[in-house]
Amino acid sequence: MSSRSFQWPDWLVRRDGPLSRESRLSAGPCGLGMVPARLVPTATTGSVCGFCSVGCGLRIHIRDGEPVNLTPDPSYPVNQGMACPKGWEALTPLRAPDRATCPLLRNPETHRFEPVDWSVALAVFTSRFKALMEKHGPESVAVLSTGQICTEEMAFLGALFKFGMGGLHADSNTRQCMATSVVAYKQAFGFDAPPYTFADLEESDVLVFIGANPCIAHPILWQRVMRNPNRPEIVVVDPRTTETALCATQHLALRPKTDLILLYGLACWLIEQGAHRPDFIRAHTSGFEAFAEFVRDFSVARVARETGLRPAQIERCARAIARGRAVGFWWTMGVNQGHQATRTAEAVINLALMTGNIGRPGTGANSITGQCNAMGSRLFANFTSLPAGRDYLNREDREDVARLLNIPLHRIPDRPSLAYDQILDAIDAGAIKGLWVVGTNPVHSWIGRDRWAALLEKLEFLVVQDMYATTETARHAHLLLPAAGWGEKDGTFINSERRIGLVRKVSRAPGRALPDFRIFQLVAEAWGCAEWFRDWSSPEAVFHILRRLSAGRPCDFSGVTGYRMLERCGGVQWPWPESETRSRGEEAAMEILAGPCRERRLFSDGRFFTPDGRARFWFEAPDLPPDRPDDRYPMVLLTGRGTSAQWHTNTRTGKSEVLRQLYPQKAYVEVNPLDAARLGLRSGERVEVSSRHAAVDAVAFVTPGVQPGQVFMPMHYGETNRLTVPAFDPLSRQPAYKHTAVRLRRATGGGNGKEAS
Ligand SMILES: Nc1nc2c(c(=O)[nH]1)N[C@H]1C(S)=C(S)[C@@H](COP(=O)(O)OP(=O)(O)OC[C@H]3O[C@@H](n4cnc5c(=O)[nH]c(N)nc54)[C@H](O)[C@@H]3O)O[C@H]1N2
Ligand SMILES: Nc1nc2c(c(=O)[nH]1)N[C@H]1C(S)=C(S)[C@@H](COP(=O)(O)OP(=O)(O)OC[C@H]3O[C@@H](n4cnc5c(=O)[nH]c(N)nc54)[C@H](O)[C@@H]3O)O[C@H]1N2
Ligand code: SF4
Ligand SMILES: [Mo]
Repeated sequence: MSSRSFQWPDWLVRRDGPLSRESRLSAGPCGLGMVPARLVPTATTGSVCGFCSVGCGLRIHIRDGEPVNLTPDPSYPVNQGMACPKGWEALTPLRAPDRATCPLLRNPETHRFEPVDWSVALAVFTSRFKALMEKHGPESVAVLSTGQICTEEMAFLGALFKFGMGGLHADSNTRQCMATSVVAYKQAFGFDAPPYTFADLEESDVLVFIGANPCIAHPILWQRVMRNPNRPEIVVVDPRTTETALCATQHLALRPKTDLILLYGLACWLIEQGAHRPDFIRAHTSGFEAFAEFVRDFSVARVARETGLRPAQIERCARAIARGRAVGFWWTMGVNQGHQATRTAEAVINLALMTGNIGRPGTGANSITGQCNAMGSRLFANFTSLPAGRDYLNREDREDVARLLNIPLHRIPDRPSLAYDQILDAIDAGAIKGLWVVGTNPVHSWIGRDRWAALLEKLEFLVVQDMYATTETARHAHLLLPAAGWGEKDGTFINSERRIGLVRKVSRAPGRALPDFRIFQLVAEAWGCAEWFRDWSSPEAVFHILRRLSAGRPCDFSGVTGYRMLERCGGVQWPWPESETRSRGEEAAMEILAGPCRERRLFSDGRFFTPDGRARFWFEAPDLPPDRPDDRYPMVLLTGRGTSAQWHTNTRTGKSEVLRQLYPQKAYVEVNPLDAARLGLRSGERVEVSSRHAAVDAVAFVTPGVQPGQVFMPMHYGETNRLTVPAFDPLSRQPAYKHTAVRLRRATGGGNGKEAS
């Protein structure tokens, strides 16, 4: 595929949002064209972007040993020369003035942070955590980590905490994001295995996006859709008229959290019309009969009534699926973050299975991951499952890991960790007293974040390991460990299509900040458990340990001989077992991985990872969401991504002046014109949004993009999660961020504004 010059697509900024046209234009394409002549680089290093799970290849331009600019890599199979604004601006957050440059210890008297040496920081770390564990037991200390550090680092942290330090409770922000997909894939396919390759986006004739807004959240994937030569039917299932919905041929603006009903309704219609594939179902699945019986109740009339869609809309969508030669089903947080999220994800999988849309080009039941290394975390974080999808409860799995890591079996816990929300409950109950937060900012991002005020009071020792000392979470730490960021360390990420990509150090971390990997090595030494980690001497050494752990598992990448192979091939998708490399020889293997095997999908043989090789149908009766609108809180608050220039809690993207021009600085709430009229609200006016938890101030943005009775706030603003009310999917324990009952009131200052009803 030839390279493409960068274009500034329209949807990068809000359509008719509060952003002025001037600021749009002045932002300009913030890459190539702006390199001053004196900075013309002399060499480039390849790396993978450290924001989202698309995992675009970037070439970092180096001059005199310093990175001066970057350009998207035209030869990288994922992005083929494209990048979104965050990618273009990836170097800027490294140079932010609020980088943490040395360990900071809170003075118990003045309550202020004071700089200390690493030796002091490590001594405090070990003595405080050890004291807690000795006095209150090993379960009194927990870890919350991230999908945004390298796989080698995640694996190190998980092994260090559980096998080295003897801890048990550890979870990460992938719980907020991917837990639902993990459970759904495990139950349906027998392994957490997103089956697709991005090329599938270009090969479908029908694409169905459910609760996903790739124009904003995975912009370069959307560019791949735009290259689809089949003039595909594009169905978007989303209560909002998102940027993606605007590009769709069908937009199903269903009532929030009624996806399960719609998906069962589609299955019912397809079976009634004989549009399913009995041959495929018989040969490769189990549980279809019971499923078919179950969905008989979901007539088009019922589905229309309960979802708010018109019967004709539902039938048109079902017909498109029935007629499609290659139908790809893609889902993201609109599915994963709900009170019945796992069953909803499984309902998507059911549709793909019953229509035989899996294992062929352009098909699949495809969960798009979020963070750059969510997939690495799912496989190797060692928190809820043992490495490479092994099970803490299974003795053979524990023995395998003990043997492969050369550690005694008794150091491996025989039960999994508490889930994220249960860890917080345990802090509240006084059972967990020490917490180590790595690469996540939960005081901003957690559902019903105000809860943290009480939790922080109860924590006797909070360690935060972050690039910045200024995050909402870092500000409360007793000890801050300064971390190097993306671009300041080596390692690998695994992107959404299972591609292991190489991340390179191109810049020195400021001051005494260290790569997370190095911090974990130092902790192991200080703790006195370094003997178990003698082989964990460098990121690449750990990569070889991970290869070993993956061998014989569905995610086997033992045939990836090292970083050189990743560099040569533009990343490698798992699986790639050692036999594939050995039978061809390394050079030939690299050639084929860089050529015909650049894009590979799973299940082309119709065999799944379940014991009988068959994929399974799962279903359950739909239930209403817990925090429902009532007289006091008559509207539904939806939350999600705001612009392609904002990343989560904005600790990184907020540091780029270019990106800052691309989004509104103040928290805003999207309101339908009918509601706005009733409230006497106009765009730009202040409005109070309150839920059963909190009341916050926001700027109104009146738009027909949200339906009457619904409002939307991006998660990037601290206000949003003050409003959200904790609720969880019972199977995945992922928070249901996308359904909160709220009330709007014009902020008049006098407090007697009108309320929406
Ligand atoms: N620019 C940018 N990109 C990102 C991120 C970022 O912070 N900024 N974060 C990354 C991460 S970690 C993730 S997980 C992904 C998330 O990527 P997405 O899931 O695509 O993003 P969201 O905006 O959270 O949610 C998608 C859509 O779900 C819709 N939705 C809400 N409720 C429902 C419902 O009940 N049913 C349906 N069908 N839809 C519903 C919302 O209106 C929203 O448009 O993005 C990744 N990419
Ligand atoms: N209301 C609402 N809330 C949501 C969501 C939603 O849709 N709606 N989405 C949820 C989802 S899907 C997600 S993934 C979460 C994300 O929530 P968080 O993980 O809390 O958000 P981030 O801002 O990505 O936090 C990452 C932190 O790691 C730091 N960091 C970056 N690189 C490194 C590194 O290399 N090493 C170390 N040590 N630190 C580093 C950053 O400075 C930042 O403080 O938010 C969730 N919250
Ligand atoms: S699409 Fe994702 S991986 Fe690609 S440049 Fe943007 S943030 Fe980075
Ligand atoms: Mo996420």
